[in-house]
Amino acid sequence: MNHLHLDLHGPVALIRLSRPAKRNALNDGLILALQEQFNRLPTTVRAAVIHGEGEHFCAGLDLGELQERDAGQGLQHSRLWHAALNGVQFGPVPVIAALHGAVVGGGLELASACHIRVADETAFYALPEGSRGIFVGGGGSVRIPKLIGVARMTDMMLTGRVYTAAEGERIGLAQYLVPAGQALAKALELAQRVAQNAPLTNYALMHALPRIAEQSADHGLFTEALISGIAQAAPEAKERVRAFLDGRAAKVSKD
Ligand code: 1HE
Repeated sequence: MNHLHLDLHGPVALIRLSRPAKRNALNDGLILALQEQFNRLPTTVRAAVIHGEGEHFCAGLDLGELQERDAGQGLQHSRLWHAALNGVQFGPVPVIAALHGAVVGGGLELASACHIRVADETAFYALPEGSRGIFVGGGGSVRIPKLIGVARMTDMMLTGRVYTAAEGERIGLAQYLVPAGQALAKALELAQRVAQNAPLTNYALMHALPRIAEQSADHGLFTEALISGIAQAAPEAKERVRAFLDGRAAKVSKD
């Protein structure tokens, strides 16, 4: 049974978690399919959107598959998630998560591997691992504190705290908050916009920013200069700057 679907909307790949009867819980098959999908996106794709079918984005790890693993298998399972979600964060194109309903456990780990999160008012966020006697294993301990800080993540895991959609936007879990039912439309609109950028600039943003954030200021500035030099030398960059100077490109506008 294929629980992952791909539709192309011009340069935007729309990827749907399609296991609504299990609230899009991520079993090994779905994680492997996600990894495979990002490995072989068509070369025409310039941005991607991930969303979930049904009432929820994703209920996290498929708890039904958890019971029988020993420690070594648990470690390998976590590494499988790391490889798959690294493929989302450090893949070929920017990824926008369209969130609604439950964004919990591994679902929040998946969302936090994306570059932009758009949530509708039905979204809620939790890390129930703490109360299930387990730990995050999909990169959440690395990525989620970068969004909301170690203290908030610790609270979520210790107390089972659930953040509402509005709170999630306030603390940095999502960058956009939209009315119920509109997350996918907004995510697609943003993805179409992102897809118009020079591909090299998008690539530089996705791959350089998180790495620079982990470098010393001196190394970060040097990496920035390297990427900046490469990006501005591309013929497409020269044409885009020329277009602005000639009055053919959009101004920055607050409307
Ligand atoms: C599942 C899962 C799942 C639902 N694994 N089967 N994640 C959690 O601890 C979250 C667990 N799920 C929930 O709290 C709720 O299901 C939801 C809030 C997400 C949705 O509630 P609701 O009322 O819409 O659905 P439901 O009736 O609870 O679930 C419908 C079915 O989906 C039901 O199965 P059924 O056969 O009885 O119909 C549920 O058992 C099933 N289901 N969630 C397996 N997660 C890399 S490490 C990551 C570690 C984690 O992610 S831990 C957190 C796991």
